[in-house]
Amino acid sequence: MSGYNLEKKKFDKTLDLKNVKPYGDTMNDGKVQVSFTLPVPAGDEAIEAAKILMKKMGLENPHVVFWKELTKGFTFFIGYGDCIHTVNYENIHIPKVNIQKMSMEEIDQLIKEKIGRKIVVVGATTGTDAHTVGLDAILNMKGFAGHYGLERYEMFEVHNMGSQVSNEDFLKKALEVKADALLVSQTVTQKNVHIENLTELVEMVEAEGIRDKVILIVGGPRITHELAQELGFDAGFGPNTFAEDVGAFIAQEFLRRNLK
Ligand code: B12
Repeated sequence: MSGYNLEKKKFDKTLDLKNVKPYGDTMNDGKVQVSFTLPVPAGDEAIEAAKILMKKMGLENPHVVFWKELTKGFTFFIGYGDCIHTVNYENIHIPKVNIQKMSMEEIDQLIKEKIGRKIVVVGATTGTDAHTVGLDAILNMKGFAGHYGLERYEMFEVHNMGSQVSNEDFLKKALEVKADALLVSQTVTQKNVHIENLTELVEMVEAEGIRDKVILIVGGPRITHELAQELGFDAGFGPNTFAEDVGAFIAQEFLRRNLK
């Protein structure tokens, strides 16, 4: 007979949605991993500084598990700690684009029956932003992750202007092709450059007197529907958006607003 006490430890298993904590390997242990760089040379003082900072972030038992001086005077850290904070998950209400989900065929059918002509969309990545993959995922014929892009739809006429398009050129094209929907992609958000750029577009569309005639949409990895609405857009789409989400929104919004 072994002398070890094999009685199982009682781990916390309570899930309290009013006080949610990070999960490491048992409920409510609060375990998190953080990584950051401090502008100081590597050494014992740097590690201590990282731990003090982690405590100030609300992490008990801070532990630095990896550090490396990236370049002279800058040290990168990976650390673990136990988060003391909780979140009331039940109080979270995120504004979401209000659409009835539809397939490509259903969207085409709806447009054919209720609108009776193709919907014209112009898309671009505007300003200095050079990222096109997200916009192409929505617009290009081949689409993204097995979801065809709007070019593949029978009832959308798509003009994809590519990247680094100025708001002036974008609006000019929209007027030229009589666009029903303007689709902007913004990936770079450093120094809030996207906010400035998107606000400028909304102001230009309003100044042109066409705001109530067009559907304004913005998408990108850090775009939320809430932010889009704050900036004066009709909808905002973030990661994991597919063309049918956007197509369904455009068709349904077109009908809701009784556009011609
Ligand atoms: C590929 C890439 C590049 C390529 C872009 C090539 C190209 N033709 O697009 C190149 C190498 C050119 C590049 C350059 C730069 N990049 Co870059 N890049 C990336 C990378 C690795 C992937 C982005 C991507 O393609 N994602 C895949 C697509 C499918 O996802 P998505 O864009 O989120 O799109 C989805 C949704 O957001 C939404 N969506 C997107 N657009 C739209 C539009 C509409 C209308 C709708 C409805 C929906 C929608 O639907 C899509 C599908 O679900 C990311 C890092 C990463 N892993 O995410 C960095 C990243 C985006 N780049 C970054 C940076 C900083 C740069 C540079 C500034 C770097 C530099 N210092 O030079 C330059 C920018 C140059 C410029 N003037 O813009 C940062 C952005 C940080 C920030 N938030 O500001 C990132 C996050 C990398 C990082 N961690 O620092 N980059």
